[in-house]
Amino acid sequence: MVNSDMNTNAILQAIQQFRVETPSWGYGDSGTRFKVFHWPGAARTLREKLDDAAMVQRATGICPSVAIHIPWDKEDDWQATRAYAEHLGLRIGAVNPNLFQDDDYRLGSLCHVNSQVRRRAVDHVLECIQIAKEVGSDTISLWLADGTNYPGQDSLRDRKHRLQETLAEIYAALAPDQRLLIEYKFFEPAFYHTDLADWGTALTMARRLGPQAKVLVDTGHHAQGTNIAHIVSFLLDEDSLGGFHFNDRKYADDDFMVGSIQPFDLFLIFNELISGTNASANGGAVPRIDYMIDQSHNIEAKLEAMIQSVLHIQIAHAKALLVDRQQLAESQAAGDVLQSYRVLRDAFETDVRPLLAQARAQMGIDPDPIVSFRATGYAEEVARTRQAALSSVSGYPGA
Ligand code: RM4
Ligand code: MN
Ligand code: MN
Repeated sequence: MVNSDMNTNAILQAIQQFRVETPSWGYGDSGTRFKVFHWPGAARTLREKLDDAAMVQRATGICPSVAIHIPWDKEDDWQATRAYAEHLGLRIGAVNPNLFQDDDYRLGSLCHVNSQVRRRAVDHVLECIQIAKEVGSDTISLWLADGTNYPGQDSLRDRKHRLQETLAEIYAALAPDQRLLIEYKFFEPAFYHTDLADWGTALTMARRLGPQAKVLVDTGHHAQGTNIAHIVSFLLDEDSLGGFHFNDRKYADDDFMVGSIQPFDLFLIFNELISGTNASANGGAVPRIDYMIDQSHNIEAKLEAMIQSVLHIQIAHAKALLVDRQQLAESQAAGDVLQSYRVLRDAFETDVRPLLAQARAQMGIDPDPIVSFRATGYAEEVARTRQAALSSVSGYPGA
């Protein structure tokens, strides 16, 4: 094992205290714009999604909260939903408004040229804030599909002003302990421009709103080659990083299992997180960051993919904990380019699976969550007991 400046107990503790939030939409059927392949046993209701999330929590021990998407997960009785989650040992995490599936939103939502459409969009987010209050969630996670497809389609500047206005109304409705996470993405479904295209636009909006607004980094929402670790480091230092949507990709917003394609990049993100969140780098305060998965598993086994993703996150996190930061600081100060690189590389190349197994054993979790999940027979059971959902032909659930 590399010579980390943390002792093994502190590393084990950090691994055990780390939490990952899973998304309700990762448990239901989803697909590409070409086809939704029904997965046998895919969850059809919020309760079934919560049942699946509880299974992931049993296997991993670090996923006690579930993000929801409104209206995909809309319920009549939120108190009953909250109680159901609690009886499974879960809680509802981030509430995600949906501002992209109404006919009204063809030209946008919060940035739309028509004030009535903007009103409708704001009202939907206000409803989500209310739902969050009822289920005991302190987080609204906002992603906009807003943008234009052709040069000249709308005034970029006016759209920015409309967004400032609508976001200000939304922000004013937050309870003092609630947070608004602003998620950016540079393309899709709009392809000429996107109103919240990158971390700079999201940060500017968050800054205008106030301290309860932070930036959410979805790892699949950047141009190829973008250095996400640098963005993470910068936002952290500006006290503006609110959370993550983890996933991986080969080409676009592929929503693959996080860490499945670019494990070194994921490690480098965690390296910045560890160096930027330690108490001494922040004058004693550790910033609140929500680590959420945002994936749709289109052809693979859904629960297993979710558990595998959590394991990938834990591996990246554990490796980053092993970085010898003192040695790194010394070689950086000496201008030793390759020794600095090797310090990171040493940690990345360490096999942390035994360490993670030890951390799990201490938590009373099976050292191999995939093996233990398979042994439960849960996937086969839900495949038997749950009928196929009325399948849509393409797109996200509800499309
Ligand atoms: C977006 C983004 C959002 C998610 C939607 C469905 O690409 O990642 O977080 O709510 O997809
Ligand atoms: Mn996302
Ligand atoms: Mn996405």
